[in-house]
Amino acid sequence: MTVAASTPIELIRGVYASLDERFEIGRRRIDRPLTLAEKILVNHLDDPEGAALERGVSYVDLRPDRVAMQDATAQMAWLQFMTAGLDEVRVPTTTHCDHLIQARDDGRTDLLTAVEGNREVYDFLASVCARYGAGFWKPGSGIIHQVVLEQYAFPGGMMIGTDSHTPNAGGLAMVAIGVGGAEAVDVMAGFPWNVRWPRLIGVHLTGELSGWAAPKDVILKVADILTVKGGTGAIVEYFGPGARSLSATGKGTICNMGAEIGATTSLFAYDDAVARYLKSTGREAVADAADAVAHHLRADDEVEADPGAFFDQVIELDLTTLSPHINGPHTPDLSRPVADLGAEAEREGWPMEVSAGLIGSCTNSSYEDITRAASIARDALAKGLTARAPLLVTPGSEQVRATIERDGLLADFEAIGAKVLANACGPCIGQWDRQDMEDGVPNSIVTSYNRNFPKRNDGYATTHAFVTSPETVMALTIAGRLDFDPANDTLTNDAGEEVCLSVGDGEELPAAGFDPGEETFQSPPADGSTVEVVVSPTSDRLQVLTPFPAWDGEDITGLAVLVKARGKCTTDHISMAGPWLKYRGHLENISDNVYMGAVNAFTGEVGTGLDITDGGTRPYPDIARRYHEAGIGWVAIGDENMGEGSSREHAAMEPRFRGARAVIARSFARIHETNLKKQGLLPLTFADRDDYDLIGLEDRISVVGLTDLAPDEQVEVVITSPDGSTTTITTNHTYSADQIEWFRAGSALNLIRQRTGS
Ligand code: MIC
Ligand code: SF4
Repeated sequence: MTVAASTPIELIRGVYASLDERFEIGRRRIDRPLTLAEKILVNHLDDPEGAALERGVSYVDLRPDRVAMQDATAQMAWLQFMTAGLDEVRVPTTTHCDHLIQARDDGRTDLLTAVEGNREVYDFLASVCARYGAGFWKPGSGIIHQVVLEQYAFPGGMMIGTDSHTPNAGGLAMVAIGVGGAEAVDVMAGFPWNVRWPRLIGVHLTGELSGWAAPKDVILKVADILTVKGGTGAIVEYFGPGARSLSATGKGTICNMGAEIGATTSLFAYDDAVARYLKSTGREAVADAADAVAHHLRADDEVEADPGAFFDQVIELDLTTLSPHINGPHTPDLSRPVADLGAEAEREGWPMEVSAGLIGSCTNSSYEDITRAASIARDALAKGLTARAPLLVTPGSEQVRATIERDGLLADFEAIGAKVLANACGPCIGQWDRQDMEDGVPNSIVTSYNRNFPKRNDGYATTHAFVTSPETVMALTIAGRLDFDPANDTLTNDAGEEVCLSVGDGEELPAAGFDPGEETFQSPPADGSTVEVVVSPTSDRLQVLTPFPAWDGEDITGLAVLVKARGKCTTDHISMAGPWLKYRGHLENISDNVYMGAVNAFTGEVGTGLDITDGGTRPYPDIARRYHEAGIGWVAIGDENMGEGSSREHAAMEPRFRGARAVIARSFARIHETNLKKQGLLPLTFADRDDYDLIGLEDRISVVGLTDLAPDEQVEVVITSPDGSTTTITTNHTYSADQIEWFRAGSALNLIRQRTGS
């Protein structure tokens, strides 16, 4: 398979060729006009006539056009693909090196250090891509979602990516969904991708942004309304005149952070702004092809006229009255207008001083974002101000970096004391070798990122991270305080004068076009069969996978409770990022972080629990290792929205590797639940949410009746107390008939192996 540095126009024409016929089928089957999400999904159904299309209920098989993976998740995905016995990927696939670059000195130095330090992993990824016909984006090329937006995303397309922020491409009217590695492997191996036919949430945007308000504020507000689980199982579709007033990258920002409300994906319609972006990034032919079918690349007219008849929920948002927002700390849905933050910080005792400002991440690192932030830097400098706290800027891609350098914007940042980092995730994923702060010192940072779970950026539990737009990050960092409202307050400059900051003035797209910068793409050879993929048996970064055992057909009895987590238990709590990213290709080594961040519901302690083998208290990873060695099966208990946050399947593979058999929670985030199923673990939810309280520290748990496991049937769980008394509770599951086979085979990958005979 040839995989180029952009999506070939033939592929796009092929997708457009079936639109008329598929929409006709879709309108007949759904029996009404269609929203844009429905149109795109119908056009990618494996069996458009046969698939059951009951929202939030039926599972469907889809055929995505592309797969993208970032280096921290790609390693495990490729290690799984390698065992599937195939010669090449069956769907165009790319791998992007962005998560493993540590931020410390400056972009160039940090990149060289990363290339040296991660050589083994990069060599593995480059060779595995060449071997199996995938495209490889070298370190320095940029953050996966920015590169996908610039090169691969196209209106009306559908892709999956092994990263929860894949929905960024919804800004270009694509259905782009974040998945775990095993799901990507299905598609790469030529099988369809299976998901629940989504519920639909419509966001009707009217008016136009003004003053300090930015596209980011739209999603900060939506996150406030829907909360971190409000989007679960749903696609969020933005429409209305306000939607058409936003730039393509602004729409990307909004779709990107839709991951934080648990949405399957988010998207906007194709419009002039999208066409302008496609043309500016060298894709005139894609814009022309999309123009020819433009009426198909938006919802049918009836939808905007009467949204209530089409969506399960409709949110009305007037952009004209939307004020700049800032969310956090510790959760991305704790929102308030910027003007109110000072009073709240005072009340809550959050440090008022800003200790650092960070601009970038896949959410907010486009040319437009950077120009708006840079204009504030220029304005501040001209008024005798500089940043009162360290300011770090990460360009989203090599193309953005080269262009902003050419246009003098890097110099604007440097002039007020900012440091420009490599084109990568950097501090957003904890790759921040923070020198100016120590653990244990309460401090506040402001970022233009999307998530802010504790320890996320610098690894310190005492850092309070607030997420907001790049413009507001600039303003608060220049002021050095959380209680600064740029729309109303003044600052005192070097000369002792009171000055106010002017509203950011950005450029949607570079007037002189994009500068592509350095060549960072490696296409695969026509025949990769002789390429050698090296995984050293002594490596501590990479480890060949051993298949998990198939289910033995028996009920699962006598499980120990390794962990009962209270409150938030995100994938960052289950498998921390930052320093642990280096073990993403080595299942055994990374399992040494399992549940390290979980809050023990019995003690309130973080990351430690009771070891039933000797009654001692140990870190969860140690107990898990000891149970594994002793052959003790165990269960993890979770609270609401267990596994929210990211797509990392390590949060499912590590428990599975260490002997977990089931995870029982009040509710799950979509990707984590699927990851658990894919790896052969049973994700169950308490039918009565209060049954969570029945699980005791030293209880033993049995999951019974498993031979009858069937869709829509409840599963009984027996809790045996130390005194021998038992309580039986019921749990629910979301398995479809096909998915039960994953459990029976021991993992979804084992099924692929059976099918390919490897
Ligand atoms: C994240 O933002 O948490 C990540 C790192 O991009 C993850 C993927 C990962 O853990 O590798 C995500 O969002 O899916
Ligand atoms: Fe990278 Fe952060 Fe985006 Fe995740 S959210 S892909 S870590 S920039």
